[in-house]
Amino acid sequence: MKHTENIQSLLDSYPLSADLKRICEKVLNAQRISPEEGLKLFQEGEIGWLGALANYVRESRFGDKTFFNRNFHIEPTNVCVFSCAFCSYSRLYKHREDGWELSIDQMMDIVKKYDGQPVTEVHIVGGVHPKMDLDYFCELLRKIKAHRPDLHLKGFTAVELDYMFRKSKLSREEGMQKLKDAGLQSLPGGGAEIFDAEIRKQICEDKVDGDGWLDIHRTAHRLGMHSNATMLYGHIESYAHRIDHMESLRTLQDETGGFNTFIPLKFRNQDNDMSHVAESSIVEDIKLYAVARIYMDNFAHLKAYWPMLGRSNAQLMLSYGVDDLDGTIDDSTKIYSMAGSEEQNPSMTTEELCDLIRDAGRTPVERDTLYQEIKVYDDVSVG
Ligand code: V47
Ligand code: SF4
Repeated sequence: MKHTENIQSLLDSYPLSADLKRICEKVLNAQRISPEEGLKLFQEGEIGWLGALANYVRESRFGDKTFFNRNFHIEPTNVCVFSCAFCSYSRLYKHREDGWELSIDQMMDIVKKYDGQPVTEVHIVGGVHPKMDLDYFCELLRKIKAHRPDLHLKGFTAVELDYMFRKSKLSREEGMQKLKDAGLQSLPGGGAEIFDAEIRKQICEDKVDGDGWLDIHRTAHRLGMHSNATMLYGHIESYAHRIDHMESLRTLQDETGGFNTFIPLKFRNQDNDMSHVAESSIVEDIKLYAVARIYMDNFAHLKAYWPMLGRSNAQLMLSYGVDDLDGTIDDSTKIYSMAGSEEQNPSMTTEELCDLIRDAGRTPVERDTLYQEIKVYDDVSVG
């Protein structure tokens, strides 16, 4: 806990307004800050000070421990009935010859590639294909579980789920139960974007709205499943929209306790209908991660998803509140490379991930999807 001991005197060395001093005291006393106070942090917080405070929160929970997992993705298709303005990845059904549509056998071949390898999670996410329905995905889940029962199945954004359930004429609860019975164990956090209706109208008009996204996660939590939450930031949203988004998530987490981790996703602007919108600066990225760590007091973990942020910037965020870097990925996702991320073939060995974490002065810890510790890498060898 090397940074926590002198935190009060370090924070006192910054010239602070009375408002920021009050917020600081609340955070140091483990009290929740209000939406107005969160907004103040965005408007007036300087990144050195915000970082010290966010790092205090992170180290009070986990010390230097930094989590990762061994995982791979399956992207069943990039054909999508929706056309979100920020998306570089999807192709409309009428242009499906430009995209991909994997059969169950092709997806099973991906799973079988990892036979004998120590991966613990498969993350299944893709476009919303009009012909890949609930039964199709239940069959996929059942086949993966039968082949490899120990693999944790994390899959489908609330956007994919909303479409699947409506098409099958099942309630959210019935549809979710069917997927759970087929082997689904948790939900990823995608599709949340920014909950505000006006912003949604401009960037992802036709897909499930903010209340629907929250309700699908609530339903999963009620059935005993866990999930993640994301926020797509750095496009046309304001600081107030970010706080509103985080407040909705914080409220649902108070109700259910079902979220594992919060994952801010930086908008990347290559080859999409929002390419004219500049990407956020690194200073704004740092500020966002630090404020998120301070604001989301009931979320245990804050993840920097390195395929999207780039590995160097993800590593930097370990000093600004982040305690989790997602996983090894093994070049199995295209969402971010197609949107212009510097990670064009995202893949890191366990050794590379551990080195990245150690270079930032932290201790690598392999975790499973639910953050049970698998191995603490407190020496230099990787097993
Ligand atoms: O909902 C799409 C985002 C999400 C762009 O739960 C973009 O562990 C930036 O949610 N620039 C899907 N972001 C991926 C996702 C995710 C990723 C990693 C881990 C987890 C998890 C979840 O990707 C979409 C959207 O918000 N996205 N296009 C873009 N141009
Ligand atoms: Fe489809 Fe998801 Fe892309 Fe939107 S972000 S167009 S829902 S694949």
